[in-house]
Amino acid sequence: MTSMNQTPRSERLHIAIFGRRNAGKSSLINSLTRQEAAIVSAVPGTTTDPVKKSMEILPIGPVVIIDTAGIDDEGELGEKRIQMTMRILDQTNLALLVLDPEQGIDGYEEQLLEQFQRRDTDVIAVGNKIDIDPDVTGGQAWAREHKVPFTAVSAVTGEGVDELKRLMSDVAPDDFFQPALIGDLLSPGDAAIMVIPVDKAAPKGRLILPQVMTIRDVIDHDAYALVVKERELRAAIENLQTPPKIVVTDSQAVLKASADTPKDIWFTTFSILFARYKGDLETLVRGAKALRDLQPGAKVLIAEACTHHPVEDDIGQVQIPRWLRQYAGGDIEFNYQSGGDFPADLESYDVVVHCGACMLNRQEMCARIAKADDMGIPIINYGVFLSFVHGILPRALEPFPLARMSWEED
Ligand SMILES: Nc1nc2c(ncn2[C@@H]2O[C@H](COP(=O)(O)OP(=O)(O)OP(=O)(O)O)[C@@H](O)[C@H]2O)c(=O)[nH]1
Ligand SMILES: [Mg+2]
Repeated sequence: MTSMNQTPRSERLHIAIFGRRNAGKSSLINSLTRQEAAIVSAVPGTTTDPVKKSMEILPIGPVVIIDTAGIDDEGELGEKRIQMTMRILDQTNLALLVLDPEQGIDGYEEQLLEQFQRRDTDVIAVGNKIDIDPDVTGGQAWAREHKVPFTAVSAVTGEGVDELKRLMSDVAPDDFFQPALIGDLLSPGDAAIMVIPVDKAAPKGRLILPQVMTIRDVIDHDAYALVVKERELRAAIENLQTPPKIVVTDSQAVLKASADTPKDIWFTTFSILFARYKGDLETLVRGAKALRDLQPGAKVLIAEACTHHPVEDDIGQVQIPRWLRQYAGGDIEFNYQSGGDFPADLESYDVVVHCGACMLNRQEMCARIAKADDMGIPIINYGVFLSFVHGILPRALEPFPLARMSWEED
């Protein structure tokens, strides 16, 4: 488990290394991290499954580095490895494409580049092995032709690696570092009240990560965080000399908290804050609108990013199916998917309902939302769904004008 003092893995910049077998991908990771993090050998196909390592790379900061299997792998197993490598693409914020002068450049590199461009993923071409082949003009020309930044290294001697790090820090997407959680809604001195029910579902003796992150973001912006259970909310608001700027509640307490919060105070849920932080809130809100047209016989995909044992009254297995059947006024076909895969055959579904994605990084959740949206399949997440079924979604969107507009469109 991640300790509270570390940047959670899903919030780190994900840098993945791609290229052919034996290009020196694993060696480059070791060189970047100055550790024996990955196994290196002269046998092609040494790295089989993607390997992730969380680390600090200066001057970039906390990152996850991902080693992948060669894109030119062969045979039935090789096919599977290539699929795993392709899946890593969806999580990647910054791609390093390793070029091997011993093997040359052709179709494989072009294929990868096309995949990066399709996802708008930033990429750097890295000409490796300059210790044995110092002539980098081939790689350089190829990179220039494809408008990709290029730098040359030796993963074995370490030559050029500092320059590569500088380039990585330049190219790394700026907006990655500033996804707004709540701080952009607050001015210094504003009060934000967090409503956290302490019921049997709450972990003993602590708060959960989304709550902790929200409180931290409030104080980072020089505002005040006041944390209460739902029963104390009304008195807390009345006793403040200046009304709070916003009340944020756990979805379980949303009805009571909404009733106890005066209409002129912003009111939203942790789930909505995280829906914006993790993904594309506007598209998720359009997904909620599509629920209104759900007919009996519809096919719904429930997608969860991690596998967990379903609990009594499990939200994905029990609550959402019950609500949706009620909503549609008849039976609905549910399919479940959990873990790393997001199915490619989304076309057969009328709606996708996705979990809150605490285990996914923003890049991957946005890629999933975009995939569904591109196919014209409405997608909604648990957080937006809960506000919708409780009838408080328009209110919970008041602080977010774009999402509010997407709710009000025709
Ligand atoms: N001379 C030299 N050899 C290198 C360099 N980088 C990697 N190698 C060698 O190339 C071979 C393959 O290196 P790896 O790092 O395992 O390559 P990989 O891309 O991870 O290979 P797979 O895991 O099989 O896909 C090893 O024998 C390395 O020592 C380099 O910069 N210079
Ligand atoms: Mg390797």
